[in-house]
Amino acid sequence: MSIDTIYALSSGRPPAAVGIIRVSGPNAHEAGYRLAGTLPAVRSAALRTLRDSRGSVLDDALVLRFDGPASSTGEDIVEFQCHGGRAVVDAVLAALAELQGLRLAQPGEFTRRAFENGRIDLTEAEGLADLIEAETETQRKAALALAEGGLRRQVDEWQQRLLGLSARAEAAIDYADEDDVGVDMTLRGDVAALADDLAGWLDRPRVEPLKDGIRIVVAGPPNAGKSSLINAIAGQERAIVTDIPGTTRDHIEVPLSLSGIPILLTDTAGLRETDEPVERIGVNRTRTLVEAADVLLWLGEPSDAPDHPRLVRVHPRADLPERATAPEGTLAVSSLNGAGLEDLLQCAADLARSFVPAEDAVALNRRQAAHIAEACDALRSVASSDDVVLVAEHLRVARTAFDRLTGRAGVEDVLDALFGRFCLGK
Ligand SMILES: Nc1nc2c(ncn2[C@@H]2O[C@H](COP(=O)(O)OP(=O)(O)O)[C@@H](O)[C@H]2O)c(=O)[nH]1
Ligand SMILES: [Mg+2]
Repeated sequence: MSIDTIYALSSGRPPAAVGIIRVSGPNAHEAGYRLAGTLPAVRSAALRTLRDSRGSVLDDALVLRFDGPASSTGEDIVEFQCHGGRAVVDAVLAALAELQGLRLAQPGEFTRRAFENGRIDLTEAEGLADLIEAETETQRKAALALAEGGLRRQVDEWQQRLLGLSARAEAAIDYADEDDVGVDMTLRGDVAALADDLAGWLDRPRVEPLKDGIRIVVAGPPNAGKSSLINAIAGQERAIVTDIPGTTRDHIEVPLSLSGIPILLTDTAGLRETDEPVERIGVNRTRTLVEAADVLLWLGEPSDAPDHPRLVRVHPRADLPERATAPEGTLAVSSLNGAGLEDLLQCAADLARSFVPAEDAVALNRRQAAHIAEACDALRSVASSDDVVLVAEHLRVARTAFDRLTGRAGVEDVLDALFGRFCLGK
């Protein structure tokens, strides 16, 4: 089967200062010759005049050359860095389209080739997708740690240990007497130690809260000042503020970044008993939101606060003379003059941070965690297996789970979804 050579504009939408057009595949160098006349030495750049097949000048461009398999896709690559005007980019793309064996790449196809040629594993490809989508500093750092092989290296190490354990189990099968196929205790101990390592990784904060945002819910009785507090924090008139109790019937979410942590600040309907049907729906929804809150800011009486593991008792409207003394254990704030807001945000950010992976740490996504959990379960089953043949089988199941994790096996279904997340030219 012959492999297409693919090309695409890899930089942003024109017009821009520079337009980067990448060509990858068996005919990439040939395409480079056709447009640029000669190519620079491998892994270097040179200025060339680009011409179409009729010899008309298209642009002066910097041309880069990489030879497979030591390239980002594992294939021969030529990259044109031309002027980023719309007509220039269109003309170079049109000249490439005329060449035999070349076609426009699909979104994510360069990265997919890198994966299929073993240049990156599936976890690194996931990291790249996250990196492109990253909007906050914490997202960027977590994505980079993954894209740079932080998880791949760890899985390699686990796989090595697992292979060693499998070899010991297989040897025990080979040398076992007919009636003595017991499992030696050091093997069991080493399997348990590996399972503990996996469990430790599973306990760490996951990447999803970094993407979806950590939910900080503001709750309290009607007229406590919840909507005003959200407005003061968001610095804009988002929630409707009135002095008629019960105005905020549905919840309002304000996404914001607190110390680089993505937050969904959620306003709620006041919690009170009510017979008014629409308001009651809001109140019920509030109870659900309070339960689902990662961090809860409670603006009511401190003693009325719902049970919550990460609760901040807030004393709102502290600028009013009759509310000048804040009860013990509360943070006094005024949405009117901004007093106490800094401290409140700091406190909320500190609580939110427990959901966020440590700086530069690799955080597992749901898919990765599921495969690590599979491997961990298989290893845990070893403890209760008396037959070494069964032990060897559990170890094999764990190896398969790691192969799925890195994309070495059984992942066809996730590939389309993953590479579909990339933009054209990546
Ligand atoms: N003086 C003062 N009034 C406030 C403050 N925050 C809210 N209010 C007033 O309290 C009333 C209820 O506020 P609102 O934010 O709608 O309360 P919610 O029902 O809990 O959302 C409004 O009249 C606000 O103007 C504050 O920090 N200081
Ligand atoms: Mg309100």
